[in-house]
Amino acid sequence: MTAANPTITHTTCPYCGVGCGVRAEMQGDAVTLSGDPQHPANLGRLCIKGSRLGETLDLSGRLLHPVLGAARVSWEKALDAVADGLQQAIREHGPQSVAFYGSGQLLTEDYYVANKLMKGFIGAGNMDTNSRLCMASAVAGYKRALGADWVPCRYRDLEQTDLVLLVGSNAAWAHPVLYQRLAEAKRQRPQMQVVLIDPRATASADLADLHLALRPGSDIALFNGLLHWLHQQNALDQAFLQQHTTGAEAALAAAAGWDPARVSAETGIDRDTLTAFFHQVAQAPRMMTLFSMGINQSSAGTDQVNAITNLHLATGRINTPGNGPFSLTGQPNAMGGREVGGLANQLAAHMGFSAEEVDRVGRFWGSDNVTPAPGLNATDLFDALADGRIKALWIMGTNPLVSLPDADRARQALARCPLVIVSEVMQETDTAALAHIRLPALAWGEKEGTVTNSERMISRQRAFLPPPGEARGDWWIISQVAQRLGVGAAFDYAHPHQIFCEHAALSGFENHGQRAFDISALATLTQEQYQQLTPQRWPLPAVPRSERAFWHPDNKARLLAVNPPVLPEAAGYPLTMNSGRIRDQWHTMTRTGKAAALMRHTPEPVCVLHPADMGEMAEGDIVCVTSPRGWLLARAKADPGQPCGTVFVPMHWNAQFSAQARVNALVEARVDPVSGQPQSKQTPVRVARWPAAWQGELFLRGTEAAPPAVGYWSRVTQPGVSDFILADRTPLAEAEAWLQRLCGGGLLIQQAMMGAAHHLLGWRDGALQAALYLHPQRVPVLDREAIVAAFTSPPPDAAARRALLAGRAAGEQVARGTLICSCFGIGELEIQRAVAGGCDSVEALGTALKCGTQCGSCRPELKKLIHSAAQQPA
Ligand SMILES: Nc1nc2c(c(=O)[nH]1)N[C@H]1C(S)=C(S)[C@@H](COP(=O)(O)OP(=O)(O)OC[C@H]3O[C@@H](n4cnc5c(=O)[nH]c(N)nc54)[C@H](O)[C@@H]3O)O[C@H]1N2
Ligand SMILES: Nc1nc2c(c(=O)[nH]1)N[C@H]1C(S)=C(S)[C@@H](COP(=O)(O)OP(=O)(O)OC[C@H]3O[C@@H](n4cnc5c(=O)[nH]c(N)nc54)[C@H](O)[C@@H]3O)O[C@H]1N2
Ligand code: SF4
Ligand SMILES: [Mo]
Repeated sequence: MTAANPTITHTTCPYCGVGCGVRAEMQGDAVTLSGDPQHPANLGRLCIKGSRLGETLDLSGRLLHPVLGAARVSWEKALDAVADGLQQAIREHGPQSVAFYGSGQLLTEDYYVANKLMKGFIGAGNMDTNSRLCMASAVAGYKRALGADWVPCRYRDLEQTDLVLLVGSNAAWAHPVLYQRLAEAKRQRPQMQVVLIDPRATASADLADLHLALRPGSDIALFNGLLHWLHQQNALDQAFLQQHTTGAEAALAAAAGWDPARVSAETGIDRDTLTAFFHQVAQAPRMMTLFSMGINQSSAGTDQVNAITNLHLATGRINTPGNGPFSLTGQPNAMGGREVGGLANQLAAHMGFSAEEVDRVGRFWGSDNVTPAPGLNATDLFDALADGRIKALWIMGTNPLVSLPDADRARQALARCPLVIVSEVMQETDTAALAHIRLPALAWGEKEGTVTNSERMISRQRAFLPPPGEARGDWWIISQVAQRLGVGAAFDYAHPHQIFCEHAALSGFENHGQRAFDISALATLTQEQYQQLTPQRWPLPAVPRSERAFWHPDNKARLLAVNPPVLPEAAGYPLTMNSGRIRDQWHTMTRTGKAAALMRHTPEPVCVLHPADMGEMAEGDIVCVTSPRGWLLARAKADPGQPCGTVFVPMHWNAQFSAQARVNALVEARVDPVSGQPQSKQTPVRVARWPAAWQGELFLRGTEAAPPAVGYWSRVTQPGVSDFILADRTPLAEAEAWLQRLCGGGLLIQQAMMGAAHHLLGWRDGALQAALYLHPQRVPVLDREAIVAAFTSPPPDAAARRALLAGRAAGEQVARGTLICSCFGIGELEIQRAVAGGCDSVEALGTALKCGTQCGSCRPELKKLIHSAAQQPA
């Protein structure tokens, strides 16, 4: 028998808004994933998350059939229950009593159908999305400045610019392939300058010629100061301002008070550095500002976006190659959601709620029930849940009990809701735990549709795996419910292709060049053409139009008068907590949390502090971070790159992975008045040592073990084994008995006391069942891989068993330490040894250990390790 030729599918990465093309090669059941060299977003590159996608495809933990209450039911029954529930709420309490909460991870087709059902046929505006927590301020800022949600930049501008401001963006970790492209552009043209504007010295500082470690929330002070200074130096583009903008006078008046002394006092940046930066901006012929959540997630997020657009407009640096304010979108289809109108304050296809637009969309959809008004945005929606106004909520593709601010209150609010429907790919999430009906959705690799990336490039996501169990595409689920709501004729879709063409047609419907978003040229694609669709950047109008520079009725852009936000303060909470991403995890970890390799960089929740803020705490302590709203437990990590007076906590951990580590339990629901986006980055907190009586790490056979009942636990994903990092405030007197109980008794125990440390191995019939390493303080670095391997291949001799008991691999005297290079599995301790042995550059380390030579994501950390070794006394 000869092996069949592999089938190759071109698809798009399910993670960030860079939107990289992925090539899936199927040979029998085996999938090999690689970067797609033909995709313009990545030209073959993938970051660490993208290159580990193959490890997240298994079906463990997947929701594979509908569930009503706790019972498995048929699709018929589940869909009937959804439709009956929605109908009952609408009948008894009106359409305003139901809501949908969607996601930038839905495909455009799913999103379009959900939005059409809610806003077009149920007749309420209550369709919002997690993009509220992410892109809402960028959307509002673009609309105010440019007249439309129009991103006026593309990736290739990076190769044509002279100065890049990276503001509130840790692109090295959050948009890695784009960051590597920037790094390559700088290698080609070292004269191109990069300035990082972020309170923290992040991995992205690596590329920066200048790092402005401004005080949290002081971006407007900086940008106003810059605008004012440029104005005084006569460095503004007066001709451009005259011809293409309005509002300059007011914007300049608001900026006028910001002389360098005041800017310096407000931002904490010294005068000389400020002046040098101002000169740099004045002199650059072309300039791009790349911004992300450090700008958007603020109570003044929209103003912050406009502070950036002001600068580009005032210097005429927009709409030409190498120039412009570039919002880096977060999710793979945040942009697609904006196109269909997934935010509650949009209707559809870049239309709002004027009588004319409502009428137009109604005629297109064939509905006289289109909502005439916007609906509840995400935070208002949860307020409405809390006070009982919402009787039925359908959550699709998002995990709000982890990601929304004031998450404990959000949980209480959701618990009050009489009908919670969750469309999910996973069985267990913090949010799904409260669902009355759970609907199994197709996941990445199984679903079909389109996404749009940061630069407006529409790409296909294609299925290369068969649909598992009874899972169905989100568009199908919604359409089936629509059938049962009696509006089936408008939802008679058999394939996403039909939905896409309808969406494309609506974008061009009575557009006449008035709406930026127009892809009507794609409205007549055949199914075959849709299947073959290559990446296309919008606009793609069917009727050629002359491209406009700006979208306000007068064809001009607007400058806005902006002022910095007042940061929240609370007596007794002296530190400001910042929250965001780490390199190898995606959001609430439902996908990346499956890959052991992606857990090794940061295996448990951390709280990063400046060494001067450590007080009685020591690196490696478990600490309790408390705000007026809630608390969490995490591992203290000292980092001089963290500004004094601030801490950083990742947004990812949740109840599936740790005892008490949801950062949003602490974050207050303070939102931007224009965009409704929450302030996720600045929360007053205090941090104290959590008095652990012992710490430990426990390995149990099988991946399904429940966490033991102790005060602190964190789950570390491993193949075939449950691995928990543990700590508790009460002493563990009977370690051996405790371990026996956890394993149902009958273990043969082998143990060693090493000073105050106590290590135990539990055997049954010659097979390892459990390994427990207990220490009075933090457990020293264990060779987790060797321990996990011992569950499948027991140590061959006494020496190997002793090594296992010590937590090491046989023959290895030294551990590898925390994983730094995920591509080649190289740990911190190995790298430190190589540096001590003479490797004094990233290249030398790459030659010696291969680290940093594949995806490149760890190169900033390699540099840091070389740098810190150089600073240590010999
Ligand atoms: N690895 C990984 N990558 C991701 C994601 C992920 O979960 N994991 N998620 C994707 C999504 S949805 C998004 S939205 C993007 C987010 O991408 P980013 O916005 O780059 O990521 P964050 O870590 O949220 O925050 C960015 C930076 O804002 C800084 N910051 C905080 N406060 C301020 C301030 O007041 N001023 C300034 N100038 N900066 C400040 C923080 O210190 C942080 O370094 O990442 C996308 N990519
Ligand atoms: N404190 C703080 N909070 C934040 C942030 C922050 O920086 N700090 N960042 C905010 C930002 S920018 C974002 S984007 C949000 C992200 O927050 P969420 O959207 O809540 O996070 P995800 O883990 O991406 O949730 C997606 C869910 O959908 C499921 N899913 C995956 N694919 C599919 C599918 O095809 N169909 C369906 N139906 N379900 C699917 C996943 O299993 C998962 O449970 O968090 C926000 N919250
Ligand atoms: S950069 Fe973003 S889109 Fe590209 S591979 Fe990484 S996570 Fe996926
Ligand atoms: Mo996001």
